[in-house]
Amino acid sequence: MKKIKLGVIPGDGVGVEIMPYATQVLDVIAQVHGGLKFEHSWYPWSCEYYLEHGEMMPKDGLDQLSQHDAIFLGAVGNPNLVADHTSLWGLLINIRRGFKQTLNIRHAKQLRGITPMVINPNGFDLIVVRENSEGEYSEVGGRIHSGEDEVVVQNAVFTRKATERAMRYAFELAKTRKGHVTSATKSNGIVFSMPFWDEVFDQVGKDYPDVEKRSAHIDALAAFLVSKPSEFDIIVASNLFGDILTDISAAVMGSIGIGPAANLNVDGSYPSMFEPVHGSAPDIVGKGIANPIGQIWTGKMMLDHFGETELATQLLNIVEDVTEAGIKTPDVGGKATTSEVTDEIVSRIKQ
Ligand code: GGG
Repeated sequence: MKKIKLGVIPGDGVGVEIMPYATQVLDVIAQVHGGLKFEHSWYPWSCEYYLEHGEMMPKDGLDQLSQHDAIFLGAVGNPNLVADHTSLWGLLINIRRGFKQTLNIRHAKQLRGITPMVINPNGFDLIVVRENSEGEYSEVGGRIHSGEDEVVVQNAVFTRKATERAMRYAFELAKTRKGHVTSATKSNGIVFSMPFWDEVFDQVGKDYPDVEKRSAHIDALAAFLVSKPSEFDIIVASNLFGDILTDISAAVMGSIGIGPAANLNVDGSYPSMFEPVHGSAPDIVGKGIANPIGQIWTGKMMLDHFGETELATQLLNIVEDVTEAGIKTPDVGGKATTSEVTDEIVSRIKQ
């Protein structure tokens, strides 16, 4: 029996609502497989936890999580309780950095039964490789003075090592797919980091003569991602650009509620973390209508990560069978609840 020890952090908002359903789906598919078992330990780390303890996770939180093979995270953030930058850096980014999860991989494709933002006769299927450890997400900078003399500086940090790592991962992935990589840049406006980004893209690209290299400024790329998503296969982007592009690519699929993501520790020294693209969605909390597909598809990426590719493909197929049958939450045009969508997925897995 292959056992996967999961550290489960539902987090905030819809994360808390969706997580029991997503873990149920993983348990059932593992049961049907017969040779696989998930062992979960649940952690209540969240904005509510912060109110009680003054921190988003305990001091030894990373030690506790390091006992697991992977982390399954829901959503982080409740601006009514804790400032967003405090909650994000106290939990999500703390784990990404502490566990050297240097790449964030986010998949988007046209799913059967879900109407995409723009109808594409050939569908689309793309992956964003987001640099996940530095870039615009930095703690370098400061604030001085106040009132009309106030000055705020926020520096972006780009190292050759991390930039090259993201590029190389993107090119390697492209070799297994359609054979082209698009780099998200803004070297016409940002005069140090982005020309450097372009240079590294060109340099690393030389090792991949058979992969077509494309480059687009982030503004135009974002627009094309909406109007012509089928033009893209692999996109490589900095931390912030990647975050923005993947909210867009999820919305292009039909809803931000369905986008999956993996924060990868590429050398295996720490657990990787799997979390959907969407956030805590306070506007729909308590209504029972949060879309579970983002979290379930994220579980599919986790199955892939552990080499269970057949099971992973089967799971996404079943999800698409369910959406094609019209059992969908309101964000993708249906009337079903979170629980009805999950029940249907579970019952089809058991068939
Ligand atoms: N699904 C995790 C989550 O809550 N994401 C919200 C968010 O704003 N994430 C920012 C990021 O991925 O950097």
